[in-house]
Amino acid sequence: ESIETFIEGMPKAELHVHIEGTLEPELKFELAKRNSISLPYATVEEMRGAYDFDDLPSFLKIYYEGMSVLITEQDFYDLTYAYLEKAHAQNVLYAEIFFDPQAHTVRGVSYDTVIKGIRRAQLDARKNLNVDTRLIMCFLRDMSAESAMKTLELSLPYKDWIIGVGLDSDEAGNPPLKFAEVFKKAREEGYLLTMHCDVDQNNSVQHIWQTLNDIGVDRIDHGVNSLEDEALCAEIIKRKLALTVCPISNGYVTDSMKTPEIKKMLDKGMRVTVNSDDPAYFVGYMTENIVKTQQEANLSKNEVIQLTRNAFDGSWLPQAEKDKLH
Ligand code: ES4
Ligand code: ZN
Repeated sequence: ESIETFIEGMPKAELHVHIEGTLEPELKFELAKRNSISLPYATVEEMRGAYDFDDLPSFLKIYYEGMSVLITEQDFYDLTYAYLEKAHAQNVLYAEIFFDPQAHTVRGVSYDTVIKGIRRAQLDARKNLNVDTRLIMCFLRDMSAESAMKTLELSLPYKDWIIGVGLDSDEAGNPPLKFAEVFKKAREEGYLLTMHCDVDQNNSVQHIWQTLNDIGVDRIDHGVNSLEDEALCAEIIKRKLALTVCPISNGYVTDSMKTPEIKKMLDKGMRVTVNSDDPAYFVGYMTENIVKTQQEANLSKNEVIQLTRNAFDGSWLPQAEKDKLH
């Protein structure tokens, strides 16, 4: 059996995927038609051809534009269910899924519409596909802390449907500390906490320290630059925090896929995981991301298994549920 075949068949967990980043061009066209929205492209090929991003801001522009076709509860259902079918086909047994409510409420789509559509797809996928999922609500860090706080309040009636909160979008000039009060309140409401510390941002190491010392995160999304600071690595290991690295995504928005860094993190005993981030845009789901990592960093089968163990162990499921999954 080849290592690729092994990776394809291996039971997997995904901890870093933005549901809006799973919107494939075909579904984008279908939803545009259903909602009478005209797109500036005639074909799927033309749309993919316009996906020319080489850093985070140029990616985010295309990502937010793409969401304009998501209007109704059924749209969010279809988006989520399509991702979960894809995940199931790659033997993903468990996924923690980010959603960006503010990207929709600013367009006049209600919070309720977004979360109800996603939730219904989660329940159907659990029943029909046996894929177990949890939701993580992300705040957009390039919006104000006040807007994040309002969004947190909108989420409270749905607290039982959301396991934690995260922070994404453009990190430049938007450090973790900007959201200290919002995350403190989120913690008091019972949410678990994570934050993006994107790769090769200005002050990356300082931002990661803030997530530990000022926020008290339960996970770090990306966090690859922690390798620049021994004491920071030691603290992350001590706290057993998972890091959700997204190699194919990094290949687009930074200068490399950072696969040697993934290997270094494994060697140090850090709880590093491999994830897809925005698979419809970066063209690679879980299997493709793990295969790429294995090839580029020349990982052994045991190291591949360790990445997957880290994802199940680092998930936010209660221990009894984790034991059932692997
Ligand atoms: C994202 Cl690649 C990336 N970085 C930051 N925020 C995001 N939201 C969706 N994809
Ligand atoms: Zn992300």
